[in-house]
Formats: sequence, structure tokens, C-alpha cells
Amino acid sequence: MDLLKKKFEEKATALKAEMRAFSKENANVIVDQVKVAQVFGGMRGVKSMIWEASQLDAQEGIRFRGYTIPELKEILPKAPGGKEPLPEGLFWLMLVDEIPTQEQVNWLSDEWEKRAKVSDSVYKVLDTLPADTHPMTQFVLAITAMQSDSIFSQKYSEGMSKHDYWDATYEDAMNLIAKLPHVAAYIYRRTYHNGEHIAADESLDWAANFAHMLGHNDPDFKSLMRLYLTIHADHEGGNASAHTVHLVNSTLSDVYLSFAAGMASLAGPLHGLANQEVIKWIFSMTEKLGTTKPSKEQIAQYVQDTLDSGQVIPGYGHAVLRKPDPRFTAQKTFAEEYIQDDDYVNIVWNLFDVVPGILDSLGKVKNPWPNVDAHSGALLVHYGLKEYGYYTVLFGVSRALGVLANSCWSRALGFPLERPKSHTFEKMKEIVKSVS
Ligand code: HAX
Repeated sequence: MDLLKKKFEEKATALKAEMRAFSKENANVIVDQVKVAQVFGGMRGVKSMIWEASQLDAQEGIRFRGYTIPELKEILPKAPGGKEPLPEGLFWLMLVDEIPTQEQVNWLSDEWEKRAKVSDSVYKVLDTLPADTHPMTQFVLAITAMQSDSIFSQKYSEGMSKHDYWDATYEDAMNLIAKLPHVAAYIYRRTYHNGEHIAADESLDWAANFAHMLGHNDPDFKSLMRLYLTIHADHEGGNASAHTVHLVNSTLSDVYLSFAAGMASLAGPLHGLANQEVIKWIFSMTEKLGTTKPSKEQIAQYVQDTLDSGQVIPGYGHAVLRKPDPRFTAQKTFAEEYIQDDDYVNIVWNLFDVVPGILDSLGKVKNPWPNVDAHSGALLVHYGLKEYGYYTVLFGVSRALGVLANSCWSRALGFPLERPKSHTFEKMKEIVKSVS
């Protein structure tokens, strides 16, 4: 058994015993009361799930196992000479709640490279699709096509004991994370670069190798990818993609099918697709205004026009956050450090000055501040990755780290099938009448 798996088994065995005792002892303690507004309002804030790897605070933003993004930038291992954290380190932290050593992270890079072989049949499935199929559709199909590799599914059909679910899930999660950059790069190259694929460079870490297979080799772009794939990895359990994975996986659907479902959820414009929508909207702005250096007044007018036409401002607002997203701030800090005077980066920063006041003035937007998707497009465009239809795939590759670490925990802790209660409107009226 590898060291990471061994550590996970030890931690999970201890936590499972503690959690079982806790939930039995406190079974009838009330931790939440659900209001009508929450029933009709997308279940905002209902406390209903255990999710170990990260916790989101409305004011402060995300903490991964207790660490903020600036703290992770300091303490997670880095590539030689690099300044950005390696996503391998975050996966290790999320899985076993320990900051890994450089040696452990190097082991994980090598381990993922060893597990990365994607079956030709998956590439054949992709090759049957029209080249203009949206990259997220291709991504979901490729993940689904890899499902025949699922160890969990295979062992389940052979009568696996429920005590071994975690083990098969760990193997599937490690294999899937290893393969994702390869299928994702294949999708990029077939869609935008005439199917001229680039072989992996096994000497590189997970993120840098992904950048290399995409065909973007600027060392600063590789640094960006390390940061990008770290900060998009997890955002506690209630966000749509994470919750979808959690729900589907709770049926004992393996992580290939659960993750594919989560990626279908990430592909919505109110969620991960917002990263493509932001830059598409900025490109439309510069095209309409005939300049890539619009004034703040011009930007404000364009924002107002967007709102007047009944559309949302992409990259702004959040279901939980009530302050600028620290993932936005991390990308802004990266731009300040690595990029000098870029028109699209400047537009993103001017939007940051202009949009919150306008959204606030509407009197209904709970969070007028930028979210993670407001900045990423301008950074990618700066390094030449301009094909914005692809951006959500990058987000998806990163999101695998958090949701698959959590799937390991769900199976190790023996979480049951998820099944909340729904009511008809008539029934809800009856309930309200009976309590008021
Ligand atoms: N622009 C215009 N109006 C907005 C808005 C925005 N950016 N954000 C919220 N509003 C509006 C809502 O549409 C809603 O209007 P109605 O009452 O007329 O329906 C009202 O303000 C109240 O919404 P809210 O409670 O503040 O926000 P929600 O929790 O309902 O929604 C969203 C959160 C992220 C979906 C929302 O802010 C939004 O649509 N933002 C733009 C899309 C976006 O950037 N999505 C990415 C979010 C982060 C993420 O998941 N990344 O992957």
C-alpha cells in the first residue's frame, strides 16, 4: 500500500469511529431550521452535509483544511525555482490533513504520471465528435468513456465488501486525476490545433505537464497553471459541481460517473462556465467600443447596458461570499507580479472599481464583488490561451482534486445515499398554515 493511501486509511478509520459516536450521541440536536425563503431560494445556507477538505466563510472566503490561499502559497511545496504552490501538495493536504514534504509531492507527481495512460478507445470516442462540440461536452463524454476503467465498479460487480469501498475509490480517484490533463489537453489540441497532439513530458509536475501538452510552454504560464489548478480545486461541499459529485457518488456510482455529472453541473453559466462568459463579454465590450483601453465611464455604461438587457454581469456575485473572492485576489496578485500593463488585465481591474457600485445600487444583489471567474480569462489571454470555450475545462481539471478527495472521504466514512425531502406547493402552503 502506498504511503498516501496508508495515511488516509489510518486517518479515516479514526475519524469514522469518532463521527459515528458523535452522530449517534447528538442525533436529536437541532443544528438548523429551514425557512420558506430557503426552500424557494435554492437551499441557500441549509446545513446538510459534512465536507472535510475545505470550508467557506462569507467574509473571509475559502480555507483548505484551515489554510487560506496566501498561507498555502507560503507553505505548500513548489517546483524547483518556482513561487506558486504545486496542486499535488493541495491534494495531499485535502486528503490527509497534513502539509506534505517536497519528497512526498514529488512522489505524487511521479505516481500520477505512472497512472496517466488513457485508453485509445477514449480518444476514439472524442474523435467521432464534430470539432465544434463544446469542450465541456467533450470533457464530460471523455470522462464517461473512461468509466470502463473503474476499479470500484469492477470490484462491486464481484461482490466487494462495503469496508473496501474507500480503497477502490482511492484507486479510481488517483487514476482519474492522473488521466484528466491528458484527455483535457487532447480535447484542446483536437478542437483548436488541428489535432496536432503533444506527448507528455514525464519530468514535469502535474500542472506544468498539462501546460506543456496544451502547447503553452512559457515558464510563467506554467506558474500560472500551478496556481490556477490549486485555487480552483475546492470550495466546500454545497457548490453545484461539488454537490453533484457528492450526490451521484452517494448512490455508489463510481467516481468516473459522479465526476462526469459534476462537470455537467460546472458547465452552467451561473457556475464554472462564467469564466468563459467573462472574457467573451469583455471581448464584446472592446469590439463594441472599438478600443482595448476603454475609460471607466465607458465601462460603466457597458455594464449598465448589460443589466438593462436583462443579463447578469458575469464574474460578479456569489451564493455564499459577501466580499471579494480571495481566489480573485490571488489571480490579481499574480498579475501584479508577473504581468506589466496588459489591456485586458487593466479592464478586469477597472471593472473591479466600477461594477460593485453599480450592482450595489440595484438594491437586490447580495454580493456585488468579483468571484473566481472575473480574473482568470484575462490571465489566460495574456499567455496566448485565447480560446475561451475551453476555460471551464481548466476549472474542471482542478475541481477534480477537491471533489475526488472528498469522494474518498465519503466512502471511507460510510456516508449514506443522499435523499432530501421535496414537497408540492400545496403541501408547503399547508405546512406554513399549520405553523403560523
Ligand atoms: N449581475 C446582475 N444581477 C445579479 C448578479 C450579477 N452578477 N448577481 C446576482 N444578481 C441578481 C440575481 O440575478 C437576483 O436577481 P432576481 O432577484 O431578479 O432574480 C438578485 O441579484 C439576487 O441574487 P443573489 O441572491 O445576490 O445571488 P444568487 O445567490 O441567487 O446567485 C450567482 C449567485 C453567482 C448565481 C449570481 O451572483 C450570478 O448570476 N452571477 C453572475 C454569474 C457568475 O459569475 N457565476 C459564477 C459564480 C461563481 C462560481 O460558481 N464560479 O464557478
